[in-house]
Amino acid sequence: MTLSGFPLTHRGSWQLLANPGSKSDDIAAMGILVVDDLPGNRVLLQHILEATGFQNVLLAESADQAFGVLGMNGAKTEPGVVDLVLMDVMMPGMDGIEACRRIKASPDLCDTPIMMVTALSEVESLEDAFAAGAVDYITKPINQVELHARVRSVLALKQAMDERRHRERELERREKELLEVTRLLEETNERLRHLSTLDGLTGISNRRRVMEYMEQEWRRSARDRTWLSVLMIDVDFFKNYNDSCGHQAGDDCLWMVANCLKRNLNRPADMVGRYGGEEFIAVLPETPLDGAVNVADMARESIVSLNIPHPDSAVDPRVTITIGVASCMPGGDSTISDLITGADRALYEGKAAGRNRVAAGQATAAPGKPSEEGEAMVPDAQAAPDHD
Ligand code: GH3
Ligand code: MG
Ligand code: MG
Repeated sequence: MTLSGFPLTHRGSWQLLANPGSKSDDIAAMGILVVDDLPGNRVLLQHILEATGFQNVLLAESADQAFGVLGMNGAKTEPGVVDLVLMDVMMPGMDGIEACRRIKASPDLCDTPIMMVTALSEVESLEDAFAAGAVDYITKPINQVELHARVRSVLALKQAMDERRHRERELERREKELLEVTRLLEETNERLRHLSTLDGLTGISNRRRVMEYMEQEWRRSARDRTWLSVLMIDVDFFKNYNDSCGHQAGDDCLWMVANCLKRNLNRPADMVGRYGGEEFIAVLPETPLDGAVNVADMARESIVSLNIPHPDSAVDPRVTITIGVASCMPGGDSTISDLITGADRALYEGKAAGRNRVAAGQATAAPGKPSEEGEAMVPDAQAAPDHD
């Protein structure tokens, strides 16, 4: 067969494959299904297509057989085997136009291009063919040059669409992946943020968290002119406890004490944390000294009620705590450090006075505080006598 105007390779094919590895190479490998009831037409189309470099030409002699190749009729066919259908219009049984409509109606095949092959006398039926979803047509008798050019351009378009769809799917997949990674990262960050505020041994807030909270509440109290109280809490004779019960039992004891304190200091605004070693600190916003002393004493009693045996305490056969309390209405020159020092001093006095007790320290208010809160809380009062 001579194909005038097109150079032949030494194997007799057009130079469709002249550039190996190129897009043309991919196009040559795409699948073409020829559907025609006449064996002569099928063979002729196959011959021309193969001679012009297309390597995957499949044949079907009826619409039904074509459906089978395309994986319709429930038949199992590899997806993407057919990239283009060349469909004869006139066929016994189901004609090409109805077959085209059915193929286009299938969700898996709606993007597979269909080119109608029609006799010149049937050209009027092309309107129906396009309405049925055909992308192009070619008239019989087949012109080889025209067939090659049309098939190639439809396949190039199909290839471009496939690539675009592939890229879109890939983008979607990556976007989903990115969203998932971002979500996991946020979750992990949140967990880390939370963990970085907790004390590793006891699980209650750590010193940093309590100090941050105290600064925040200090500013609020200064703004609202309210009392802010601090409790410094220390386990009595804890060195002896460790020495007689072992360090592991000491750790367990600290856990129990910490969590008991947390249960007792349970107003939403209260916060208790581990200050270091066997010392704890609690911040009680909007709480004047007398209220804080009451809270502290309940906490002290509940530690006694834990009934943790202490074999070597000079005050009680059970584990006990001593608490120093100080209160402040922030403002003027007063600082957080003054407040903590006040509670610490009270704690020291509580220890000196015999332990297992609450010692009330200073209640300091800057000038100008509301008069109704002024009576009980004397500004710069000296350390009050030990509670308990
Ligand atoms: P005081 O009644 O005067 O408070 O006496 P104390 O023995 O409790 O005080 P001291 O400061 O002499 O000893 C505190 C002890 O707490 C010493 C240390 O071994 C123990 N300790 C501090 N941190 C931990 C801890 O994380 N785990 C354990 N098991 N023990 C700790
Ligand atoms: Mg102690
Ligand atoms: Mg101590």
